[in-house]
Amino acid sequence: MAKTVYVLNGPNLNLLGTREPETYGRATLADVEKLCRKAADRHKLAIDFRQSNHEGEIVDAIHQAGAEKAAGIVVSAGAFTHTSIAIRDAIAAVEVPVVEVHISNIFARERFRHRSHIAPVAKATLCGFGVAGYALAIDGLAGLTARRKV
Ligand code: CA2
Repeated sequence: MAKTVYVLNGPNLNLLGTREPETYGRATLADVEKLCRKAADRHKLAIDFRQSNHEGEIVDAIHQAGAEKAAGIVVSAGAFTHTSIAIRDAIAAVEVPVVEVHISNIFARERFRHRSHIAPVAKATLCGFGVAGYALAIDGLAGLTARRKV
């Protein structure tokens, strides 16, 4: 059976494509899901794609990915990136590689966006590639899975 990559989207990302196109582009979250499924298909991986505006739901999804020994997690945690110790601790608690993704270059924006609580516990971080970053993250996770012996 195909291994699963969880793609977890945080608060307000349900609004993607409807506002602030100069920062986040015009793709909707449904477009991002399609993009992720295409990338996963190339690597014979399955996708579990979710969005939540609630921190605890994201923590629960990370635990679920850990319990199911997922191939990886792509986390686009939105503003929780800058505030959530709970998401950070959940990532640190599971033995699943996590790639942090940001659509915009958070380091070229306001100072409060420069700090990520997730980056220190993530395998890798991608930011500034627009929504293409999601597919790049899946490619990266697929490479890790292929290299892993068990
Ligand atoms: O660049 C990113 O991916 C962010 O994670 C997006 C977050 C922001 O708080 C982070 O600092 C950087 C915001 C997600 C909300 O996305 C919207 C998209 C369109 C319209 C409204 C919100």
